[in-house]
Amino acid sequence: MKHTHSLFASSFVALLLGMGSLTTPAYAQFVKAEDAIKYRKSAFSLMGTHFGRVAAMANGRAPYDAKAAADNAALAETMSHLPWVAFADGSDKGETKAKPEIWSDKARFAESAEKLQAELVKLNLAARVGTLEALKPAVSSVAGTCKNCHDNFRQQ
Ligand code: ASC
Repeated sequence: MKHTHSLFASSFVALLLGMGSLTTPAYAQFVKAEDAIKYRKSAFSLMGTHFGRVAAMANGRAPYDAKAAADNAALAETMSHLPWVAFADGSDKGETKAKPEIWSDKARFAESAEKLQAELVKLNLAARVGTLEALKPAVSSVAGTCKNCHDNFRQQ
């Protein structure tokens, strides 16, 4: 009987938690706005580092290494899924270059985020071809996508 009761109680708690995740805004995943800012900056920083290593090969600043290109492209692609949830409501103020347009034009920002993710999937495919010739145009597309989003959504 006691067991049945505690089972009921834990189901009830789980239900409440489930409801909470439906009704609380995304920023609840971060305790404070500055945590969200730190998180998204970290994700962008790692994405930039790993993409930068691929770009260096494509631009002749580093020797071409097919495995390193594929490994770094995969890491950049993984990172590309992370920052977006951290543009939480209320995290527009603080140590951030994020423009207000991120929150006032969420649809366009989301479109840019999806575009980047798609371009990084293409970069991964290109990196796995195993030639510098395949890598170059994909790197160029990703860099253009980074720049476009920075122009629209990041302060100088
Ligand atoms: C990079 C990087 C960016 C973009 C951008 C392209 O390697 O870290 O933010 O490319 O410079 O213009």
